[in-house]
Amino acid sequence: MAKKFNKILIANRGEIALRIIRTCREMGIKTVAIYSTADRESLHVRFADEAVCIGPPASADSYLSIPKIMAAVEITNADAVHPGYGFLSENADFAEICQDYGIKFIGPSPEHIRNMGDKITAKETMIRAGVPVVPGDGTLLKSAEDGIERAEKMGYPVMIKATAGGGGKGMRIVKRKEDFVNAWNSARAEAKASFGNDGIYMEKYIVQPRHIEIQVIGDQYGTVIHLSERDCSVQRRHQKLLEECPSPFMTDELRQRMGEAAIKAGEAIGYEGVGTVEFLVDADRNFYFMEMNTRIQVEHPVTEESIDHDLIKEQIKVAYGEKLSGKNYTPKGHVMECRINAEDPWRDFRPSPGKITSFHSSKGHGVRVDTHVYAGYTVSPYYDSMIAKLIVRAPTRAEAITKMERALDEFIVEGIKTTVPFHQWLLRQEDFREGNFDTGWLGQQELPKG
Ligand code: MV4
Repeated sequence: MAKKFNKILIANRGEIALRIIRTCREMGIKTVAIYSTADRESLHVRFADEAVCIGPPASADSYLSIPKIMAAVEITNADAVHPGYGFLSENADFAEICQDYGIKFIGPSPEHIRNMGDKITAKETMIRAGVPVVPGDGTLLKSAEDGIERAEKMGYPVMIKATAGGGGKGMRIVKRKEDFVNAWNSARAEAKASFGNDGIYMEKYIVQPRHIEIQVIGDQYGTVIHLSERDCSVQRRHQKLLEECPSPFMTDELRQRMGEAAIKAGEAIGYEGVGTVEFLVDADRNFYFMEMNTRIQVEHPVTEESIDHDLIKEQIKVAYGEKLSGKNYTPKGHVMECRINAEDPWRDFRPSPGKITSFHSSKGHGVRVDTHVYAGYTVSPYYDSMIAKLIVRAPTRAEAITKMERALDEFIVEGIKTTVPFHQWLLRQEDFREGNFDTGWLGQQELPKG
C-alpha cells in the first residue's frame, strides 16, 4: 500500500467540500479549502485546516480557475486535490496539470476523463467491452441530409445528441422527417454554444425509459466492483430531484446483469476511482449504456447508506493505492434522497437566493442531512441552488416514504423558498408510491400552483 496523503486541497465549495473535509479528518489527512469572496462565511472554510481565498464570486475567476487553484496547491504544499462534483471534476486538462505537477488528482486518469467525455468515443469503448448501448450508428452526422437518410433506415423516432454533451444539452428528439432540419439546427447551435463542439450523432429513441445508474469503483490493479444501483428517474429538465435505492423497477436478475455490464465497462478501460455507469432501462427491462460519469456524484449518499460504506473514504484509499477486495455489494433496506434546492417549485423552480433567517434540520433515526447552510447563511445567486440533501433509510420502500414525509415536515427553512413542498407533493402521488414512473413522468404532471 502506498503512503497515504498528508494534505488534500478540496477544489470545490458547499456541501460536497464539507463532506470531503469530514472524511479527511476521520482519516487523519489535513485539508485545504479554497473559496471565493462570496463564500467567506461558508462552513467548508471554517472546518478545513487551512483556507485560501482564490478570487471573486464568478466561478470562472475562482472555482474554475486552474492557475489560481494550482497556486493554492503550491503555497499550501498539498499533495492531492479532490475535485468533488461539477466545476473541474471532469476536466481532463486539470487532471493532467495536477499529474504534471506531481499532485494526485483524486479521480481517474486524464485519458479516461477525456474518453468518457466524448460520447461517441465512450459508446465505441462500451461496444468493444460488450456492454449494451442504445442502437445507433455511432459516427458523426455529416449534414442534416445525412441525418435524414440515416433516420429513414433506423426508423423514427430518433434522438440526436451532441458528442461533447451530457446532461441533456444539445439533445433533440425527432419524431418525423419534417422536424429533422429544425432539430438539427437547434441541437448544433446549442452544442456549439455550450461545448464549443457541434459534433452530433444519432440514436434510436428509447420510449419512456428509466434512468438507473450503477456505482462502480476501480483500484490501481485492475479490479473493478459495483456497489449497486440508484434510480434517478424523477427529474425535471435533466435536473435530478429524488434518487433511491433499490430502484422500484429492479429485480435480482436485472441487478446481476447491469452490475456485470458496469464492471465490464470499468475493467475494459482499467478504470481507477469511483465512477457511475448510467443506463436507460426500457419497459421490458432491456438496458442500454448512456454515459459514464468519472466523478463522485451528488447522490452518492444513497449508495453509502444502502451498503454502509463511506464512498469518499474508499475513493481516497484507491487514490493512494489500496487494493479492493473484489466483492460486490447489494443494498440493505431502502434509501431515498430528496434534493432541497433554493428554488420556488410552484414558480417553475425559479431560483430563490437570499438570507436564510431560520433553519432547522430534520433529525432522528434513519435520517441524514448533508448541508453547508445554517440560520443566517446567505444563499448566493452565483452557484448551484442545492442547499441540502435529505437522506432517509428504512427497512422497506413504504417505510422510507413515511420516514421521508416525517423528515420533510420537520425540515424548516425561512427567508427563502425551497423544494421541500415539491417533495411533499411528490411523495403523495399514487404513481410515485407505486413505483410507477419513468424519466418522462414528472414532466407530464400538473404541479400545484402553491
Ligand atoms: C435518451 C433518451 C431516449 N433515447 N437517448 C437525457 C440526458 C442524457 N444523458 C441522455 N438522455 C436521454 N437519452 C435515447 N436514445 C432519453 C433521455 C432522457 C433522459 C434520460 C435520463 C434521465 C432523464 C431523461 C429525461 C429525458 C430524456
